[in-house]
Amino acid sequence: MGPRGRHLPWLPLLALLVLPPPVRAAAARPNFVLVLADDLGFGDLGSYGHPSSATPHLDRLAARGLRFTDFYSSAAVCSPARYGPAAGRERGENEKILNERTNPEAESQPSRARRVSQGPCQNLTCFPPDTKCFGTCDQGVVAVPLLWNQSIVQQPVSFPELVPLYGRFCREFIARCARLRLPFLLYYASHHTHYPQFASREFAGRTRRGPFGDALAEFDDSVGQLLQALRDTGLDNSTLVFVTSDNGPSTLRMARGGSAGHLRCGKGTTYEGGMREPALAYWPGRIAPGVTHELASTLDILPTLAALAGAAPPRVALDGFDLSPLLLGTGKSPRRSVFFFPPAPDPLRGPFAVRLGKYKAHYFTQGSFHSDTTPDQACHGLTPLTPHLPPLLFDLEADPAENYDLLRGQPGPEALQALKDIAVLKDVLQQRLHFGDSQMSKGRDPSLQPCCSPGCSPKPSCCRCAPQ
Ligand SMILES: [Ca+2]
Repeated sequence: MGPRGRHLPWLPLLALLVLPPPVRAAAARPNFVLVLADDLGFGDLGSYGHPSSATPHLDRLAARGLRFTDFYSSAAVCSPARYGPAAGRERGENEKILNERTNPEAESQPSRARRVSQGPCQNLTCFPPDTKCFGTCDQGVVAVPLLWNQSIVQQPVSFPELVPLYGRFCREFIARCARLRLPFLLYYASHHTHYPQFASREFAGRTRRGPFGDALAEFDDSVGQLLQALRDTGLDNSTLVFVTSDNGPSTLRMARGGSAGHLRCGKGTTYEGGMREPALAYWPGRIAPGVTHELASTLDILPTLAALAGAAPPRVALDGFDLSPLLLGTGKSPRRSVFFFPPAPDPLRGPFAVRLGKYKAHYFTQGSFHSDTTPDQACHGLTPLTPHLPPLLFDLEADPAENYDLLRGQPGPEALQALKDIAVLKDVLQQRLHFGDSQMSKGRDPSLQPCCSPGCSPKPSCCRCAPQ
């Protein structure tokens, strides 16, 4: 099977859903645009304090919408972080599967070292006119394909053309929904700003922050184009736009990675830098501009959108909460706690850390190679799993950088009570957790690698097709 026609929309990581037609009484129910950045850190946006990022569209969104200071992803690495907002559930049976597929830390040390020098870029061009993707990229697997539903339309993908194609698809999708008066959810899961950074000609070499800044600027522009599409179709006042990121910054490649700002460590760790994310909610006329310090999580996205859409939530126990009272200014966040799971969780240890109110207790800590090169050695991949008994206890309002363990001083009665309450929360959670069988233990099947020419030989090098 060869690549399909060039005029098809292109869609590898963009999931779209046309919602059922609204009932008559639901005139105020919005459309939804959910934007998920990749490896974008808490400190990467101008509106979150970065001094040299070029993010005017996101900063405008922050100024005109609700900006979260205490918003968390449900995981510290890519794939399991996608499970949280899609399912609204804490670590469960599917979670084990999702973790292992992309979790190098679950592998042996030699295997891990090998993957550090690799990436998904296959020696492709990341910046026009011909700047190759950064790093050694041959993984012995097929080149990165571009998919339209189940069909491969480009292999390898052309990174400099990718975001403009996404943008065109989004604009056409929004225009079609507007024309047909269909309510919609558009889920834009951007590749930016994950390694390898890339950008189209318009953004290559254009920012103060180097390749990462160029990729971030293109991501920012793609959000700006989404907002413009909503304005052009008259849907800007009837659409909730929510922007966040899947996990903290990958500092493995130093300045090629993002920034957690003043938070500790980054991707792959259960410190704040691994899981606290920028988050913006924008719905003109309905969500008042401002800043909220309320607790919230990607787990809350599903129940919140379901509530605003008037849709019945799934018939399973959800770990997320409906944040619509917080968004609409009629109440506070129902969320009181956050669980911090490591990239490779296990039933015995459970969550490595728990936040309750402003207090966070670490029962285990471990570095991650994703957070290598930061000045703090606790973040690094060779820093082993360390149990803490009693736990490390931080006041995240007074000390969001997790520098000062309260139990090393003289904690007050409130902190000690919080520690007891956290222990109960952790026990209750662990009693109801179920872990699935290991998928990694089943081994690899090369025939499952997506190939634009399935019958070709030799694989994987023959799986390369130019767009028709
Ligand atoms: Ca990620």
